[in-house]
Amino acid sequence: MAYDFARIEEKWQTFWEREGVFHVEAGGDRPKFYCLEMFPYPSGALHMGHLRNYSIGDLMARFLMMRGFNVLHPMGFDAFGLPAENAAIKYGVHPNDWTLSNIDHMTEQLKQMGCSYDWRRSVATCRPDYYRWTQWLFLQLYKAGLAYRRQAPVNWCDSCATVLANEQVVDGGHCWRCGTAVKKKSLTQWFLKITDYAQELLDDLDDLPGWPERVRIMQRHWIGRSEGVRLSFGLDGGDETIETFTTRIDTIYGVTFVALAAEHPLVQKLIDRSPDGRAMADFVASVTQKSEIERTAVGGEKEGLFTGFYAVSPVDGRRVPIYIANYILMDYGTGAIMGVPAHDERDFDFARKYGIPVIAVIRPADGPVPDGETMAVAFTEDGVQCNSGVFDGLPSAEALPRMALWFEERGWGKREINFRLRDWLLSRQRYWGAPIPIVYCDDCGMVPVPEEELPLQLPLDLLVSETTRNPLTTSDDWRKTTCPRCGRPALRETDTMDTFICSSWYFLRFASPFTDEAPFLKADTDYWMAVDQYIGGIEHACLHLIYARFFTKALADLGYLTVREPFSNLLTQGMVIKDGAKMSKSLGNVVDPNEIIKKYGADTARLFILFASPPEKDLDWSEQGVEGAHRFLRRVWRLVEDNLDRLLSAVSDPVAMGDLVCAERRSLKRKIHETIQSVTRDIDVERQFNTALARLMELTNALTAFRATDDVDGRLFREGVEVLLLCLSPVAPHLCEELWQMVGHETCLARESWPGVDSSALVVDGVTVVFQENGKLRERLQFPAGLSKEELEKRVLSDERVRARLEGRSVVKVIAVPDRLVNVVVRG
Ligand code: ANZ
Ligand code: ZN
Repeated sequence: MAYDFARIEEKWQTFWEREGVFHVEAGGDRPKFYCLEMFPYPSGALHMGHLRNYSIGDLMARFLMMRGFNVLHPMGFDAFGLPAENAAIKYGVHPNDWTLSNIDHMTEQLKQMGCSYDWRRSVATCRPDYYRWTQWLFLQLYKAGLAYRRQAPVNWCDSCATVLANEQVVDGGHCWRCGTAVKKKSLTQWFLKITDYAQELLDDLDDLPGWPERVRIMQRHWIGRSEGVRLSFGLDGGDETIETFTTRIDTIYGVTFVALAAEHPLVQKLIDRSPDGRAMADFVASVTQKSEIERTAVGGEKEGLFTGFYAVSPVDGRRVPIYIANYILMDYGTGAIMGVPAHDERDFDFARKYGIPVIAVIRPADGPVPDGETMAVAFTEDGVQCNSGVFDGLPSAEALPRMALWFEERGWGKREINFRLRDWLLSRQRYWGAPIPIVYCDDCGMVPVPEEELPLQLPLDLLVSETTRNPLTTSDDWRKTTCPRCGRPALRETDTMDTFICSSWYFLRFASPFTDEAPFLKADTDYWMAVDQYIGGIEHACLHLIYARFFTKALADLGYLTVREPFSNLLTQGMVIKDGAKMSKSLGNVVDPNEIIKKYGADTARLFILFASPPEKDLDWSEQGVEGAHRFLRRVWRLVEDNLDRLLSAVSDPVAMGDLVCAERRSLKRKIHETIQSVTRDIDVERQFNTALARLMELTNALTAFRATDDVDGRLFREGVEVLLLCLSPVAPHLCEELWQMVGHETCLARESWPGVDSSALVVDGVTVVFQENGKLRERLQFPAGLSKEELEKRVLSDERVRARLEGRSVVKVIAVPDRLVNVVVRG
């Protein structure tokens, strides 16, 4: 019989589903384990990145089930979002139909992979029974003051025709989805107050040792906490003051200019008062056109304009010129800075360009005061204060906190903590999303849709086309409603929610998918949360992974959750690349998982993916690699098939090490248990699945080479084969189930326990090896049995007694016979 993977895979998929093998419930004696892979967007078909993500997750889940855990392993779809609308425009299908049919197709594909999901728990975020709770959660955040509406300059993507959250502006000012350069627009929008949690989001990163350091660093940087001082400069000849934020109050005596963001409110006043107002207005217009990232790019061209006005320093009353500068951002700090060119690189470039004086107020600890006229670069390190009044001579690191206090005492400024993190903009000017459940009434203002009316259903009879974009805005049926409070005519919100809101709580719904009384029941989340192992792409480091942490904390504060962190352990898998580049349609190097599964089977695809590289590294796709994986599975198949009679006639009862005498048998027994030991450690602790598989390949070799002659051999061989099938089953579950059944088991392998290590089998037998010189016996040495020729030679020659004998003589030849002797031919 050949290895007919297509038949076997279908057979076991049907069996698992029919028997509900992967259905789980909360409770019981076993410890729980929540294993979760980031759920996919239903774009149409699985790609290699999905296949990798889910192969890793399924290996973990199946392994932990066998290890005795009650494993929650769910799957669903992140189903709202723009591609559905684009497809609607392109093919004339409704986004809902497109999405649901993709979900069907991808569910089919996921089942063909043989993943151990509890499909009863599946969710799709675009279904009313899911987004009903997304809306409900939004209203709870609204009632708690964590959702609010305001006018603000926001990121706008022309191509997606919608605003974006800051987190969705990536790669130097581009839309995370389509890559178009992002613009600023002023709009009234909904926000979530993620900034209320900035400090906690930062602090708790320290309690996540199970996260890759790289992701924690990225989040720390994104949250961007900085301690500094807010201080005011007076406007010379005006009543206004200019607030600035600085992290370097130790450089206050080196201020030689003040710079304002183009959007700073004072700018308009100065324009009105200035004879050169026209030029200033033009300059402001040219700056505000550019994206934030372009304006602040490291090494980017600094542009500025002198306003003709002066600011007065609070510490010494000096007058310094006020500029408008392109590298000052309105939404950080106060939108104005004190410029210290001697000690800040950007200010230095700016000052040199516009001929502004440079005054050094910190000198290197072992050097003279830098000359501002001739300095070539800013001195940005710590040093010793100079030109700084009473602080002269103090190390700058010490001066900084003292000067901050001194400032506060004099009422010139206040110490302040600033974060780079901004509130999360959640409104999207799009149709295919969860409607924001708010009504605007002329009399009552903003009124939430009553909870008992949820879900506020997205109408499915509207058409999305190039011209309608978001048809909610033009549908009177949708817009016109009555105020839930006063009953008079009112208008509905027409924006929908950012899809990242839907994915910020899906892991909670998986724990509690059957209730229609709440988004989730606390009893369920108390049992299942936190997610013990989360697996997904690094690209979500500052998107989904921050949002989900915020939701968890906010819901904990509202009393709905006990945990404050959603994901205890995170594995960020590498990309799948081909010919050295990321697989992408534009490069034309995409390999379709479907084809691989058809040609070789899901087990081969999974094995190749897990064997080809450690999970966090990029994986280079190669057809030879796939073929190699397939050959290995065929060898496992033949190992069982060729020896079937022997396997069936042997009892499934391991022989104890103590009952094995001959070296070959003892060494196979040891190999079996060493394999269990290292495979268990590689999966459980190291998450190095590729080395675990290499061990299983070695075991297969050893079993193939073993010649069984009697009953004891038969039992030993059977033990080896069963261990191989058990340990390989999380990777190649279909093949292993089939072979497990072929060797006579009536139970399903997925319900078996992981094999235990018999420590008595790990004891290494010793042998006496004789050392000879020119054929004459010189020493008797003890070594573990089974060392290879090379290893034995190495160990003998490095033995102290042997080294003493050979000292100063030349070895012409070495002959080693494993487990027996080493003979050297020596001269002199
Ligand atoms: C004077 C100074 C002297 C500064 C010096 C730095 C070095 P972080 O650490 O990122 O918080 N800054 C403040 N608000 C800004 C804005 N809206 N746009 C652009 N730059 C702004 O950076 C804080 C520092 O960035 C502040 O400290 C300010 O420059 C600048 F030797 O003030 B500093
Ligand atoms: Zn009203």
